[in-house]
Amino acid sequence: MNKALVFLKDVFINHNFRRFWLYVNKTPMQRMMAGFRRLIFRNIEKQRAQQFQNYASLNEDIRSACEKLKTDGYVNIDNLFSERDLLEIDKYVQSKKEQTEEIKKNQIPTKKDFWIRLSDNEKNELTTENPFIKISLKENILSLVGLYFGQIPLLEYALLTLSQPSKPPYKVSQLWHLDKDNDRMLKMFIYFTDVLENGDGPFTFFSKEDSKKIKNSFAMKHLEDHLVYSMVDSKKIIQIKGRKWTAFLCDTSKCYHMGSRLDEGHERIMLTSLYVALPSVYPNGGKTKIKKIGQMSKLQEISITGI
Ligand SMILES: O=C(O)CCC(=O)C(=O)O
Repeated sequence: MNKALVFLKDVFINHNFRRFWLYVNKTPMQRMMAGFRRLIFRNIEKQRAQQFQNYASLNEDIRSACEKLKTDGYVNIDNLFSERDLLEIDKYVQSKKEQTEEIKKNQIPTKKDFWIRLSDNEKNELTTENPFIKISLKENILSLVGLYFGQIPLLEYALLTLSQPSKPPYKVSQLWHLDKDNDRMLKMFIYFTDVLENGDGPFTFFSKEDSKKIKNSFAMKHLEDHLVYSMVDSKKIIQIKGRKWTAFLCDTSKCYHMGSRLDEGHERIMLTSLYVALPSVYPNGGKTKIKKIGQMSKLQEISITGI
């Protein structure tokens, strides 16, 4: 069946409205939708902005990282983690890696067959004691992301992936795209393997300014290299390469990006944490499955409290 028919059947017969909103958010109508939702939920936005003033603690490192994020769309944040933070999570990552084969067997297949979701068997039991969540809820990270949004962020998820070698034709997130998880969002990435050369599959993107030169269709699609390089000079590509524990934030809704193109004999382990501002642009969005266990600061607690 043709794609449009499948879409219409899904929305009008199967009542899969998420599919409809996903479509809307890939089009220029996203702006209108976001404006409308912010008007309706202005109290939530105001409240989270006030809570940010009350509970966040800012310093010069955070302010200058936020300036860079606003100008370029990305920033390195290695300096916001201590060796202790990373050692703890590293041990956990290694234990996950040892379970790769078992996790792979139980995994629901997706189009992204170039990676294994190592955090997957945690999916329904993500708590604030999980090391991926703990590191994503570090106060200085929440303060930086919050400063960027102008309100306390919501941590939607944290996902650990093990990327494996693949060959062209590349697919989905291996192609150039902007993320559509929300109109205001940031992703934090931390490598848990060395990503030093192209074959290691570095996260690859254009700055916020250069990304504006890339034109897409009415409903945004993933774009092939040759199309992108006809609109923006490929010399402007930015690749994040570094030793394991390299950490960075990127506004992937504003910076065209792709990655996870690994050569034979290479592998990459990466944590991706998604933060959004509220209200979400999706009528059913702005929620997180993360459950609170034990003591947390107000800043952390609000960061796992959706609408
Ligand atoms: O795997 C990568 O390097 C790219 C990830 C990506 O496209 C995303 O998180 O949106």
